[in-house]
Amino acid sequence: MIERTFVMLKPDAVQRGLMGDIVARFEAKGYKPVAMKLMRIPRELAERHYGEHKGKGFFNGLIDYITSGPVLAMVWEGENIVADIRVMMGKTNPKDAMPGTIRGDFAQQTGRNIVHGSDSVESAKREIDLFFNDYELVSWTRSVDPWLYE
Ligand code: IDP
Ligand code: MG
Repeated sequence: MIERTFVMLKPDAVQRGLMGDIVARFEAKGYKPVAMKLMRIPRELAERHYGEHKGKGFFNGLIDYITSGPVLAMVWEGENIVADIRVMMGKTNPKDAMPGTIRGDFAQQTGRNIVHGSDSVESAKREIDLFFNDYELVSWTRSVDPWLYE
């Protein structure tokens, strides 16, 4: 099933110059970019995005972190992409993330784990709607698609 997911490179990924490395992994996998924008997240949007964590001990620190600098907000499309990009990202705590995953290769602490990816198709829809307008989501045909999907 072809799905869309919301991926965000967090402020540490942008500050550390890792955007290109991470985007290159998604491109090499054959995922199709649907939307991308560099943005500073307003606090109110950050609190809505991470609403499920409100009240937890790390919530305020998380909102400070995610609003501390620009992020790269993106939508990517591909087969089973919601679950599979979570595998490419690795575990939430980079100490548990396998080498070869984004967090396993580029991060050390949960509070600086450089990337967000939607955890379900429903979350993906909600998060895409939060961050992008319809006209920012680009549906396009790629000539290489028959070499990715039989
Ligand atoms: P996920 O990003 O892998 O889905 P969640 O449990 O949904 O992980 O947590 C959302 C984000 O909140 C994490 O990616 C991380 O940035 C932050 N976070 C979660 N737990 C902690 C913690 O114990 N300390 C600091 N930050 C945390
Ligand atoms: Mg989560």
